[in-house]
Amino acid sequence: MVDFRLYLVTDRAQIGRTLVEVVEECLAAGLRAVQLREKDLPEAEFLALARPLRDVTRRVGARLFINGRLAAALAVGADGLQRGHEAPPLATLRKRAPRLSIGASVHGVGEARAAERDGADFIVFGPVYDTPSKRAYGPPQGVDALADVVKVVSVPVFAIGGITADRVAAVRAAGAHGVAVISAIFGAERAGEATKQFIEVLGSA
Ligand code: TZP
Repeated sequence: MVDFRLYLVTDRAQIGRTLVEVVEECLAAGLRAVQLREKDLPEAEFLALARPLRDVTRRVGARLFINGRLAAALAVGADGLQRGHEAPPLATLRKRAPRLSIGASVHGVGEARAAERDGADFIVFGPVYDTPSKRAYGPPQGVDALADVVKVVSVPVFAIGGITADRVAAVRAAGAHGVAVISAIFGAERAGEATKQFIEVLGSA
């Protein structure tokens, strides 16, 4: 079940404190879902971050998603998995982890259709706008492309890439259920305040 609109995606490189501290601040501000990404971390270090994140999210009844790593998601008892392109096919993931909620990262209409057909619970589409790390994610695709994706699927779609509180209205108007955010929260001076702003403009967390 997708019971959140703000999906915080981690990037520990953007903060001067521990990831757990910042996520706790966001949870205290009302955040309901976080995805541990940290693709560069070896498995043991990733798990060492995932475990305390599981504790703090569970304490407040928030969702924890794990990017890409099925074994880690199962090991820490995460609520879900965010599937990237390099991951096993969705059908395989579903079989191996029937209870995990699965988000699929897609870059266009074809991938979105396939993800829904294969059982994704929700879709993350982007980059919608220019993002600080644009080279890694490809060129911005714009709100019209987001609207095209929303039209062809019935699962919730989250917009990602350069999302700020000021842009929430535009992506919601394009049909996005919610937003996935890294730097507008992790790069903010006060992550908790930034979280509150998002929740306010989204109308719910
Ligand atoms: N996928 C597409 S854009 C992106 C990811 C993980 C990065 C989004 O980061 P930001 O800082 O919210 O633009």
